[in-house]
Formats: sequence, structure tokens, C-alpha cells
Amino acid sequence: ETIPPIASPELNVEGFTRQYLRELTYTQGTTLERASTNDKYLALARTVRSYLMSRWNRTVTQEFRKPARAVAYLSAEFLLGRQLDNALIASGLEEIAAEGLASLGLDLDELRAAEVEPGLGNGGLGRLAACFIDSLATLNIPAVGYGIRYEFGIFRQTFVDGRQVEEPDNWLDNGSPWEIARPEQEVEVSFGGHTEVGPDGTTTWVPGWSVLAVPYNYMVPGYLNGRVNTLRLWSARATHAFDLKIFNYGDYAEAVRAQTFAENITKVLYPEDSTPQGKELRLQQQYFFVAASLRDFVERVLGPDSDLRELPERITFQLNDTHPVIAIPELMRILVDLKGVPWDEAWAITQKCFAYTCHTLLPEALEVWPVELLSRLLPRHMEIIYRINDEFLAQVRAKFGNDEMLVRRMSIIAEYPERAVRMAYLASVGTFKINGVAELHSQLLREKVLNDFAVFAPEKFTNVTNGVTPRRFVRLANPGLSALITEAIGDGWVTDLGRLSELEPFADDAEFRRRFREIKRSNKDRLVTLLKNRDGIDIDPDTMLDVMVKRLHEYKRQLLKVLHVVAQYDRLKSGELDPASTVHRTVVFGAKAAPGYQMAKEIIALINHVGARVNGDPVVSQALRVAFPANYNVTVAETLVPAADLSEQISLAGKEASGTGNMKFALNGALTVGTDDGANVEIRQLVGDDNFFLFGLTEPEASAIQEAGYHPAAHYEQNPGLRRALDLIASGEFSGGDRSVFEPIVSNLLHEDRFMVLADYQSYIDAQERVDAYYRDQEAWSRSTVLNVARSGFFSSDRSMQDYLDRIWHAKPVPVEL
Ligand code: 26M
Repeated sequence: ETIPPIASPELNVEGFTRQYLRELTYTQGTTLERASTNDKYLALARTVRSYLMSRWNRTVTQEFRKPARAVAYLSAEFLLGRQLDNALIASGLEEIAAEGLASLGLDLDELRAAEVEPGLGNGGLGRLAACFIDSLATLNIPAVGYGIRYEFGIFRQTFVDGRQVEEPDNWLDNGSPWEIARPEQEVEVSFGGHTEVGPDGTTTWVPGWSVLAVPYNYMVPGYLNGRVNTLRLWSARATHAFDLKIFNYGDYAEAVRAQTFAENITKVLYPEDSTPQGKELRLQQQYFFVAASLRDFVERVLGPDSDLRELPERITFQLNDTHPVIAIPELMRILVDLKGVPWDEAWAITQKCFAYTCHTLLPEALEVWPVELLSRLLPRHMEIIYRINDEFLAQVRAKFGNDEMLVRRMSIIAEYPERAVRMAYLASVGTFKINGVAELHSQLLREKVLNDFAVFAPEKFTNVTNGVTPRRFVRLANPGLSALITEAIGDGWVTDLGRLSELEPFADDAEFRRRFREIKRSNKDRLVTLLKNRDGIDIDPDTMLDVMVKRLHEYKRQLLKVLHVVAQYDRLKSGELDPASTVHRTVVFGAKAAPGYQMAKEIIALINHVGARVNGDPVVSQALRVAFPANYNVTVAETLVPAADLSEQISLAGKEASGTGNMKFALNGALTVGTDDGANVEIRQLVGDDNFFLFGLTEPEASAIQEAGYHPAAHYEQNPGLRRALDLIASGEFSGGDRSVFEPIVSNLLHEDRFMVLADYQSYIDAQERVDAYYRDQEAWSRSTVLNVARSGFFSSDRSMQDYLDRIWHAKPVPVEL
């Protein structure tokens, strides 16, 4: 006899409050009178969770009963953002919850604010993974995300004297109501040791040590559908056998130390996102989560006795950059060493199971692992990589003749400056599809970074332009705009963002534009409140909000924005510009620097020092203000993006793979000032030249100048405005008269300027003049903002997921009954 499933709490105010009081009383163990804000938040999180629980169970049960082709997204990062608001929206509970809480004398917004976001990612790549799993659930695709449950996510940023200071992100401290541990589903992951070849020629890996991987499940609810997919994050523990043995020897302290050693693996997210440091612990993290995930899928999902020749029919493992690429030799090891599949057959299976997404163009961002390190940590995998390389290079020779230059160029093993495994090359060889993340990026991958591989196997290469989830970044972040859109065209846009095109006629409707401006203005008011309460920063909602938020990198060129601010400061101070009649701007920066990236940290200090001077000047600050709230994160983005007028997307052409912030701003009615780079190219094509402020060199122009020899100082010599701005920084104007503070920045710009800030300076200043002129005509400006929204539906991550499904995964929707 099966017991009928427990019904979800009733989807009305009364059902909600009953469930809430139950959670508060029986799970949180407190009363309304005694409960702390955290108690009240935790009870709320559990209440909302309870509404999704039966969907989750039904989804999982259905998957086991009727297995369908699935997708596994392997990513070292998932930058989820807060869970409560998203779960409220996905379950259709928003209004019910607000009313129910109010009936108990509680305020939903106050409890919302108590949630600490899980910052389990650095930036674009991690946030993309979070958007993708949201879209897969909404599209009803059987999909699982696999990653790492870092105990400390991306550091919390503070400023001391304008300089970045990092503090640990204790995101788990107040409890974690959104995760469910499954310790009984733990798997063992081994490292080190050596390999042995048996008399029958089979190889055995005899590992030196192991740890346990304990899975924590997170729900990934589809939007108002019956599906709740799973995100499975792994946490490291010491093996029971290991500490038991030591306990038997009676060395208690040593046993506890072993525990700590194992748990170190998932202790902290590495905050470098462009120059991998080649740290041993990072490689341990990568292998740890990948080995656990493959084992989990093969043994638990498929079953221990499954025929692994069917694996490619059942699953695609999508590799989010090279971080999980060690999965390729790991699957070979499972097939060849553990399941006895012959090498050639195993290789054919492996190549059909994996696809690879590249997210960069910067050579220094490509991961390489020293052979010495790999051999020590994963000796069997190193052997497998050698054999993969030998056989691949034999194919290269067979196809192109004995071109030894080519063979050396394409070798998975680099010889200089040390022998090391090029993970992007291993990925290119071991997968059936390779994609870039925007049209321009995919083209440059084919023509430059992976050109040899694209010539060798052109059919492997494709593009999938990135996208962002409209649930979080429009519906949740911008309720005002969402209501206006729904009033105009119905609510279908939330899951079919292309329908925003139906807004196009409203661009010419003066009343609609007025309401659009009214919403922008009230979003600015929300931002004013946030910055006041969170940072003690005062901003004026009646100014143009000019926003540059993204990781701090030289290639993204925050310095170009600073030079514009300094130039305006100079013009206002000298009287060249009249503060009363110029367009008033608030320039907002948000950016974290990798803790070891010295130049990036200097640029942060410069922004803060320029900001202090600008804001402190009684004349300048009438027209220009700078705000740099510390610790920019997903939560801040949700208030900042909907308030923005101008979106700064100003990387040197050919350097930003895609960008996704650019899409969030366009969808929320900001206009872009941007270069011809990454997805900016596609944004401009779609919204139209009249509704986009383009400036700067194109990628071919920038490359040509670099080839011929770039001389930044020439721009300084020839451009009086640029010279004044740089001289002002060098003079100590922003460093209390101390000329040494920002000397490294100025001298780098004059003598190296790898990312051609000076070459694009004048073009950028001219574009900003066009911005000011256009902004004065509020009717024209709002018409353009409406057109930006109407024409940006393409940038939904639902569309990105559909492209992956059509071109790479070929999985089909499997609805789950509500
Ligand atoms: C690697 C090794 C060791 C430690 C950290 C890393 C690492 C972590 C994150 C390297 C790169 C990481 O992220 C890079 C990233 O975020 N790239 C961005 O990806 C976005 C999504 O595709 C694009 O929109 C951005 O253009 C791209 O910069």
C-alpha cells in the first residue's frame, strides 16, 4: 500500500499563515513574540520551500521512473543570488506571502533583507550558470547542475582609505534553509599514489589518499510550472576509514587534523577570474567536484550496472570553461580501468558525452596545469592525457603531413616555460562541440585562439550567444516595469521574451513613455534608499544615472570611465562648463578586484579618490557625483540595474567574450555607451544605431595597430584634453598632493596601455557628448529606452538554452504535472 503524497499547503493567505506559524513553531522552535528577524526569515524561507517541495519530489520521481535524455551543467561556480524572492515568484506566492505576513504584523521586505546571498561565483561565468539552470527548469528540460559548495564564497569587499580590503564571506553563518544535505549519497574521491600495470595489461590506480564528497541539493524551480530541477553542490569531508584508523591508534588530535585537511578542499572560492594561479588546491577542487559528479550520475542516476555505451544517448555534460575539463580523462578512467571498455570504444563514448564552452580570449586566462603537479595529484589521469595527446597528434600528422611546427602548436602538452597541460586544448580534443558566448567571440575563437583546432575539426565549432533570466532580472528586479509591460502586452513575455517586440508601437505613445519614465524614477528612489541605508551614500535621483558595474579588469577599462570623470571635473572646475546648465550625472561604479591583482586595486583606489574630490568640491558636485558602493553583488545589481539610465560597456574590442550585464541594462531600459565588443555587437544590431552610443576601435583596427606598434604617448602628446586629465592625476590632485600614489597607473597608460585606453579616449569623450545632448531631449531618450526593451528579447537565457538544445544537447522538454 502506498501512502498518498502529502498535499502542499493551500495556495492562499490562510494556508500560508498556517504553514508559516508551523515552521516558526516546530522547525525554528520559537514564537512570534520571541522570534528574531533571522528566525522569522528562516521560517519564511521554509514556508516558501514547502510549497515547492512536492513539485521537487514529483520531478525526481518522474526522472527515475521514466528516464529521459538530460543535461548536466558542470560548473565550478553558480552565482545564485538570493533564493527567497525567486522562489516566491516561481511558486506564484508573492502576494499571498506579503498579505499573510502582514496579517501576522510582519513585513515581507524586512524579512527579505535578512537573506545573505550565496556568492558562489566570481562574476559573469558563475552568474551565467545560475541563469542557465533557471531557464532549463522553466523550459521543462531534465537538467542537473553540478558544482562546489564553498564554505566561503566571493570575499566581502570593504574600503579602507579608498583601498580594497577583503573579508571572509560567512554566508552559512545564519543557517541555510535552501539546501538539503544527502550524506547517505556521499561518494569517495581519491588523489595521489601511483599506477600499476597488471599481467593482463590493465592499469590500476592505487591512490594515496581520499576524501568524501557530500552532496547538498538546491531546488531550481521552473517559473509557474510543475518542474523543480536540482542543483547539486559537493562539500568535502574526511573519509570515515581514514579517521577511524587514526582514532584506533589513539591519536585524537591527528584525526581531527585530517578532518580539517579534507575539508579544506571546499573551504573557499578562488577569487581570481582572469589569471589562474595554478594552485594545487584549485586543481583538487576541480577534480573533487568532477569525479563526484560523474560517479553520481553513472552510479546513482543510471544505476551501478548500466551499460555505459548508452551514456551519450542519456546525457551531455556541458563543461563551463576549462575548470571541469579533468572530467574527460576521468570518464576515460571509469570506462577503461573500472568497466573494462577497450580504449578506442571508450574514447568514442567520451567524445560524445562532453561539450565545451569557452568564456575568454585573453591568453593569460587559459588554464594550464604543470605536468609535475598533475602527475603527483592524479597520476593515472596524466597517463591518460599523454595517450589522448599521442593519438590526437598522430591524427594531426595524418591529416596535415609531418608539420612539426603545427604538431608542437597543437600539442595538449606545452613544453615552455614548463611542461604543462593546456586544458582548453584537452577540451577541444575531448568534446563534440565547442562554443563561444557571442558571435564576435566565437568568430575570434575560430580565427585566433583555437584556429588550428577549427581547421582540424570545423564541424565542432559553434556559437551560442549568452542570455540572462527575465525572471530575476526583469520580473523580480523591476516590478514596476514588469507591471507596465504586462498591462500593455499581457504576461506571456516572462517565459517568451521575444514577445517584448510587441512593445515597439508604444515607443511612439507619449503616455506610455511618461509612465516608463515614472517607473525609472521610482526605481531610482529605491536605489537612493538602498545606498543610503547600506552604504551611507547620498545620491540625487534627479540626475542621469551612469553605471559601470563588473569585475575590475584592465581590459574592461574602468580607467577610461575615470578619465571621463576627471575631464569633466577639470572642465567644471576651470569654468569651461557651467554646472547649472550641464546635464547632471551620478556615476556609479561597482567592482571587485582579485586580491592579488595590484593594478586593479590601484584603479579602485583611484576611483575612490577621484570620487572624494569630485563629491567634495562645492562647484563640481552640483553637476557631477561619483558613488562607489563597496561589495557589489547580485543583490545590489537587482536594485541598481533597473535604476540606470546609461550602461557602460567599454572594453577594448576583441577582449570581452560577451558580457551579460550589458543585456540586463538594455532589458531594463538603459541606453548603452559601448564598443564593438562581445554581445554589444548584437545588442546594437538589434536595438539599432540610433538607440546605442557606439565608440572606439573595432577589433581588426585594434589588432592592426598592435601589429604595427602602438604608442600610447603619442595620444597624450596630441590631445590637450587627454593631457590635462592625465596631468591632473599625476599632479597629486586626487592624492593629497602626493605625486607618487597614482604614478604607476599614469606611467602604465603612457608607456604600455595594453588595452588601448588612450587610443579610444577621444572617441569615448565624443560619445559622451552625444549622450549628454540626447539626454536633454527626454522624449527622444525615452523613445530609445522603450525600443531597447522592445528589441532585447533575444537576450533571454531561455533563448540561449534553446540554442544549446538545438545545436548541442538535443534534449526534449518533459513536463511535470503541477
Ligand atoms: C580559473 C582558475 C582558477 C581560479 C579561478 C578561475 C576562473 C574563475 C572564473 C577563471 C575565470 C572565471 O570567470 C571568467 C568569466 O567570468 N568570464 C566571463 O564569462 C561571461 C559569461 O560567458 C562573459 O559574459 C564575459 O565576457 C566573460 O569575461
